[in-house]
Amino acid sequence: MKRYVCMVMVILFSYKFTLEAQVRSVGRSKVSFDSGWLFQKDSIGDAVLPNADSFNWQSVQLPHTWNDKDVLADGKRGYYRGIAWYKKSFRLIPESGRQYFLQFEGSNQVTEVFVNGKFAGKHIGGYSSFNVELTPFLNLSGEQYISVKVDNSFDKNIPPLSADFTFFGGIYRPVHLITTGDKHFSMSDYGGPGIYISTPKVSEKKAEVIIEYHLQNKSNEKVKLSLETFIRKDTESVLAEKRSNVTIEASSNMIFKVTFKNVENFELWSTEMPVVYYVESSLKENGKTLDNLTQPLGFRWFSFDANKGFFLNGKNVKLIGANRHQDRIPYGNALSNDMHRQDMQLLKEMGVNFLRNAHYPQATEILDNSDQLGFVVWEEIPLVNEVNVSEEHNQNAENMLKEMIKQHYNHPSIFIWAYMNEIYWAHRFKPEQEIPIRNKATLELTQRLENLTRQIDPHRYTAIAMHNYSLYDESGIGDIPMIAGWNLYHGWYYDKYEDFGKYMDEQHKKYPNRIHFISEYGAGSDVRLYSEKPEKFDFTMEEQVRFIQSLTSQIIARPYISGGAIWNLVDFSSERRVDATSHMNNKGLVTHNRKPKDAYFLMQALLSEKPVATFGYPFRTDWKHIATSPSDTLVPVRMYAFSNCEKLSLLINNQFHSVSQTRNGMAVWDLSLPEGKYVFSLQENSKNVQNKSIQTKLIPYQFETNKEIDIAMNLGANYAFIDSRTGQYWLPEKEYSEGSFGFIGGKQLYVGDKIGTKEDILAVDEEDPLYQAIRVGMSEFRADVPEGVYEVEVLMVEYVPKSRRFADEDKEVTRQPNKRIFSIFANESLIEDNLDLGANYGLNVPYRLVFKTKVTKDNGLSIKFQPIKGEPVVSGIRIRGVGY
Ligand code: GCB
Repeated sequence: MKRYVCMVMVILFSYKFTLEAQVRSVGRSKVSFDSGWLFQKDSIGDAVLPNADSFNWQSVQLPHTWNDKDVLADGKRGYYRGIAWYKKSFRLIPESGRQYFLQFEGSNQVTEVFVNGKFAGKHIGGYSSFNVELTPFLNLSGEQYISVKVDNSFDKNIPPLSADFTFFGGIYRPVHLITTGDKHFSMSDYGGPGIYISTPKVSEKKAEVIIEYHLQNKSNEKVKLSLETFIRKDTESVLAEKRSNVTIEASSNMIFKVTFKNVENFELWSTEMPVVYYVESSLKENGKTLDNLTQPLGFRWFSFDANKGFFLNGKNVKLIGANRHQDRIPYGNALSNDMHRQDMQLLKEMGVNFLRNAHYPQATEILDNSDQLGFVVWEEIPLVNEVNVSEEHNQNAENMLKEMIKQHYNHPSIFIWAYMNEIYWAHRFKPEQEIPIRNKATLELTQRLENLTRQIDPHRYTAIAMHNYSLYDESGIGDIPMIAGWNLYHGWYYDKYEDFGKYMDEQHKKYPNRIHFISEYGAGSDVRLYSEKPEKFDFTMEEQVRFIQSLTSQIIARPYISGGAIWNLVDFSSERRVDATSHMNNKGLVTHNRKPKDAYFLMQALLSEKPVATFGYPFRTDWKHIATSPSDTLVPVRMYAFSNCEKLSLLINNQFHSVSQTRNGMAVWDLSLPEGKYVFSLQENSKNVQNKSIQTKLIPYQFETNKEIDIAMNLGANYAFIDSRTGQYWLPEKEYSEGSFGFIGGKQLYVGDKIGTKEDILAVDEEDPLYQAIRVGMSEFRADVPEGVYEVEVLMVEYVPKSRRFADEDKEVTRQPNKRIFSIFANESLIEDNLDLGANYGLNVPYRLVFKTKVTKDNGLSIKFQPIKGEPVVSGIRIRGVGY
C-alpha cells in the first residue's frame, strides 16, 4: 500500500513537472535522445507498431552499431549488411504552438522513422545529420512510441558503392530531441542549421559578415517577428549586434539576410591562434523567444597559389596533417564524443595543422574541435572508387553534398569541400564495353558536383582526390576542381620513395596552373613487427618511419605542394582488407586503440613547435639476437629517439653513453650490449626527458644443453614477429652455418615485388604475419643441437599467388590440389608423406605441424623438406628442448 501511494505521488509529481515545463518552454531546447532504446537485428517482422513483446530485443544506448564484432578477425569474410530495428517508448506531452524534431547525427545508411506507428521520415546516406519532425504524430496523452528501421545493405544508387573501409550499420551517432516554437530557423534545409554565415571580406582590421537566415513559419497566420543577432566572443563582449523585423506569410518559409558591413576589433582565426566567435540569433514574437541558436564564426582570409602553396591571413602556411577514419575496436564506428575528442587531441599534440575528414562528413564534435584547436579541414562526401551510371545515384551524391556543405558551412575550420575519392579506382575491373559510358557519366557528375559546390559555397575551395592513374589527366577530370588532390603511395604499393617527388614535379610542369595537394600518403605498420633491414611493404615499424620521413620531407621541400595528409591518423577497420593485420588497414600513426606508434612521434618531431623528445619503440621491450660466431657476446640495438632538439644524450643505467645529433627528426644510437636488462635515459640539455627499460637476449651460436634451447624463426622474413599475447619472439630468419642452426636453400617469397603474402591466414588471426612470410624451396632446417628430445613446430600455408588488397567474399575455402607436394623428415624418419597443403587444407588455411623427436649424440637435428612436385613452403620453425 505504502509503495502504491509513493508511485502515485511520483506520477503526479512528474505530471505536474511536465505541465510546468510546458508552460515555461521558450526558445529552442535540445536534449539527448540516446538512452532507453531496444534493438533487434534480423527482425522477422517489423517494429512499426508498439509491441509489448520485447523478447530477444537487446537494450542499447546510442551511439550504436551492430557490426562492432562481426568485422573483427573471425575466420570469415563479410559482415551483416541488412535491416535492423530500434524502438523506444517515451513520455512527452506536446504543447500547442511547439514543434518537435528528432535530429539524427548519423545513421548508416537508409533510415526510416516511425512515430506511434506512422511513417514520419526517411533518410538516405550514412554520414550526414538529418531531422525528422514528430509534431503531427505525437499522442496528446503523452505516451509516445518511436521505431527506426536502419538498413546498411549494398545499394547501387547510394555512395559509397565500394571503399577500403567498413560500412558499419546502425544509429552510430547521437540523436537529439529538439523543440522550438512554431516559427523557427529552418529545420528542413538538408539538416543545416538554417543560419549560414559568410565572411566575404576580411582583413586584419575589418570584416564583412553576411548571415543568411532560413526561416519557417509553421502557423496558419502571417506573423511579424523580430530577429536579433549578436556576434560575441564570450558572454561579456559583444562585437556587433542587429535587430531586424521580419514578416512571414502563413505556413511559409523565407530567406532573410543580415549584413554587418564593418565589423572591427576582432582577432583573426589561425591555426596557431584559433579564435572562435559566436553568432547568437533569436527569433522573437511579441518579446517571447520562439527559437534561438548559436553558430561559430571565425575571421580569416585565405588562398591557394599554384606555385607558392597556401596562404592564411596573408601568411604562407604549409599544411601538414592527417586523414581520419571514425572507428575503433571494439566500438565499430559508434564512438563517444570523448573518443572523438581524444583523436583531435592526438592530432593537435602531433603538432600538425591539417585534417582531412575522409571519406565522409564526420561528427559534429570533430568539426567543433577543429574550430577550437585550429585545423584547416578538408571534408568530403563518400563518393569513392566508382560511380553508378544512374540519375538516382547522382541525385543521392548531390544530396549528400548539399547536406555536408549546409551542415558544416559555419565552421571556420572548413577550407576545402571535396566530392570524390579515387573515382577511377574500380575502373580497371569493369567490363570493356561499359568503359565509354562510365567515363562519360563520371566526367559529367564531376562537373555537376563542382558546379553545385561552388554555387552553394562560393567562398571555399573545391577538390577531388586522385590516384596515379593517367585517366584523370586524359579525361580532363583533373582540371575541374580548384585543387588537385593526390593519393600517392610511392615506395609502398609501387615504385620507390624518390619517385614521389618525380611524379609530382612532372605534374607541376605539365599543369603549372593546378593547385596540388597530397591528400594521402602512408605506409602500414604492425606493432608486432621489427626489422634491422626494413623494406617496402614489410609492415615493420621501422619501414613506416622511413616512408613517412622520406615523403614528408619531399612534400615540405616543394613550395608548390600546398600540403600533405598522412593516411591515416588511426588504424581502421576495413573488413575485406588483406594486410599484416587482417580486416584492418594499419596505416595509422596510432593503433586502433589510440596508442601512438613510432611514426606518430616522428611526425611530432618534424612538425611540433614545442620541443619534443621521445624514445622510439613504444611497444617494444625485447631485443633478441642470434650470435654470429661462438665468441659473439653482444646484442646489437639500434635505439632511436624522435626529436626536434638539435642533439640528445643517451644514458644507459644512469651512465652517460653518448650524444647524438638529430637528423630529419631522429637521433640514432647504434649499440652493442651484453645480455641483460637496461634502463635508457634520454636527456636534452642535461635534463632527463624519458626513461625506457629494455631487455637484451643473446641466442647462442652453439647450444650446450637441451633445456636451454628454444629457437623460433620467422622463415622468409627479415623481420622479427613478437606475439603480443605472450611476448613469444620469432626471430628474423638466418641461414645455417656449421655448428649453429638455420635454413638451408630456397628463397624468400615475394608476391609482386612485395615480401611475403599479405593474405588473411584463416583461423590464426593473431599470427598472420608469421605465416605470411614464407621461405620457398627450402631443402632443410638444420640445428646442431646436443642430444635430447625436442619439440618441433613447422608452420606452413598454401598462399594465394597474387597480390591483392582485398579478399573476395569467399564462401568456402578454396582447395588447390597438386600445386606442390613434399615430404618432411626429421633425422631421416618420415613425419609427413606427400603433403599437399592446397589439397588437404586449402588456400590460406595454416598447417601447424607439431611433433617430438629424439636427437642422438653428435647428430644434431635435421628437418628435411623433400620436394615431390613444386617447391616446399615453410613459414616458421620452432625447436624447443624438452629433456632427454
Ligand atoms: C587510398 C584510398 C584509401 C585507402 C588507402 C590505402 O588511396 O583513398 O581509402 O584506405 O588508399 O590504404 O590503400
